[in-house]
Amino acid sequence: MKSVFYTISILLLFSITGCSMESTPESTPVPAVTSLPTQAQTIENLALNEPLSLSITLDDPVTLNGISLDGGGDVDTIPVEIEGVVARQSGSGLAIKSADGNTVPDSYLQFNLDDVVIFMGSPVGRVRLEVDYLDEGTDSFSLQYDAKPTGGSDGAFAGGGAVVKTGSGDIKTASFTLCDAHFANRVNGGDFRISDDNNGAEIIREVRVFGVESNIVTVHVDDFGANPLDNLPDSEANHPGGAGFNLQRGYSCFYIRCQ
Ligand SMILES: [Ca+2]
Ligand SMILES: [Ca+2]
Ligand SMILES: [Ca+2]
Repeated sequence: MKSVFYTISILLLFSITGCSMESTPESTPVPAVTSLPTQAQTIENLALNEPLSLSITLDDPVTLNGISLDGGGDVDTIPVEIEGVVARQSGSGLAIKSADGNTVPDSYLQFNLDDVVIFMGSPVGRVRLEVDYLDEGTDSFSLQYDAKPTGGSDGAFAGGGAVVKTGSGDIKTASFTLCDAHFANRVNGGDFRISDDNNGAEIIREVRVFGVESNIVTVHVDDFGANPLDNLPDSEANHPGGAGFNLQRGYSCFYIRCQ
């Protein structure tokens, strides 16, 4: 069974690294609703040692645990209350009234990790980034982060994946697994940001960042832009020993660059 697991893991990584940056979530069309979302996962998680655990709860005021929320420019947000739960809402291209009086249209929630805790890929460059969001509407949001520079790119504003919402009205958790996190404040002074893709605001309740010591072992396909509402193969990605891995390029392109 282990060999099957590793084989599928390798196939998965080839699929991931085969994606091109041109297939950005911003250009993803919104297809007609033809099927219900699934909860399929590709690979079970292995036991991991997680040396880093940071979070920010977007209460009013926010609760900080090594992650801060930026404001100003295009990253202003407003607190909202959904059934008694406070969260923060993005602008979806409209200028939110800001503390500094700027009138720049807002489209992002931008976050900064404490440099003392994690900076320039140290102590860990592999992280799992979890986002608790309100699954309202069927528009999308995407992650951009400060990735480790490579020969062809400085890594700033790297695409970390996208989520297409399903309109359930529930608070859901999106999980982004990054294996080349640099986090040197190069996302306009922050380390990562959530773009609402200018196609509908996002309401975010909490963000968590965990260090991951071992290789990437869990992938939630729909967390990376696989549209759970279309009829194209994406959530058919299977558990090891299952029918195999099936990604719809363009709808489920990951931007993980594991070595
Ligand atoms: Ca603004
Ligand atoms: Ca930082
Ligand atoms: Ca959106």
